[in-house]
Amino acid sequence: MTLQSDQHQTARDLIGAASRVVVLTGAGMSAESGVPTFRDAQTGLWERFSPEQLATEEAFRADPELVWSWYLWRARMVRACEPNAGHRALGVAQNRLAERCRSLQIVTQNVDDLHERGGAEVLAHVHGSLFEYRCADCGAPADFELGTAEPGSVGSEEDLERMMQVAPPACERCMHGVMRPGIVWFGEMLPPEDFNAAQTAVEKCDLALVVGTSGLVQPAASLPYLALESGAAVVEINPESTPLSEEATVTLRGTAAELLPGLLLESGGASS
Ligand code: BV8
Repeated sequence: MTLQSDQHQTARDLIGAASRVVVLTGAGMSAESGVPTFRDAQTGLWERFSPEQLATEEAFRADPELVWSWYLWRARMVRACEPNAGHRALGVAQNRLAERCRSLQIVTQNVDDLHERGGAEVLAHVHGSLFEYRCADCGAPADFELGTAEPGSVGSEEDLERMMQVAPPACERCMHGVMRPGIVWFGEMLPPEDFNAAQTAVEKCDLALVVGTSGLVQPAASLPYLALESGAAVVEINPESTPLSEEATVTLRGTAAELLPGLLLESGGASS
């Protein structure tokens, strides 16, 4: 047996023995669905901006059309993507464990809806969602119809160009604010309800699966360490090493769609 296959078996045994599993996911979870990760080089028109520059309230106040368009473009791109085998495996495993009075709870940094479309319930979206909107001034929740792009043009630069003229709609309640995405920008507090639920779940779990995150953005990046401090085992799934790799109980070098089905659904995983 190679070291990695040993590690895989250990991970499967940990999953098979766990009663309360928490899965902490980052952008790598959606990479195989075609959603660029945060650290992927920005494509096309966004090459001259870094996400950290655009994902701030200051950027939105300075240029609402630019930031609003970026989020609409991302939302339409996500709508054109499909959940991958990793999302679907988590959905199946969550239901299987529930049948055995065990739990699998998902805490995601991702702002897409691919976990839900893959059949899973999400306990916490700690950085918000591309598909929620509110007034930037009075905070009133708002609905927004994304609209559809010409088939095949979603995520294209033409789609971007067309959208960059789109101004955020005015708030229908306070009449002076404009709509913003329901996203947690850098420098903004995480939604207390979501982050508290995430912390509680991590403190109570006996296993944390950390999938597809570089572990660079705080305070979300502190969650795997809270799991370790609370006595849980931590399994990291990532094709690259991260600051967590040295601390994790098991580190599996591979991708979400490649590894999660075997870990969760083959014998010894959630089906035991
Ligand atoms: C806050 C929404 C304070 C936006 C996002 C210490 C404590 C607290 C705060 C800070 C701190 N130090 C610094 C800060 C400030 C800041 C921060 O952490 N900055 C970093 C850059 C140093 N944090 C904040 O601003 C947070 N707010 O702290 O507020 C406060 C307190 C009180 C009162 C007022 C204010 C808010 C942070 C949230 C920002 N919003 N998302 C949007 O999407 O537009 S963060 C965004 O970036 C993502 O949500 C995600 O969290 C992060 C990207 O990280 P990853 O998901 O890990 O993605 P990444 O691309 O980095 O890595 C992908 C990984 O996947 C890689 O490891 C790769 O190898 C792997 N991979 C690739 N393919 C696959 C794969 N894995 C598996 N399978 C594959 N196929």
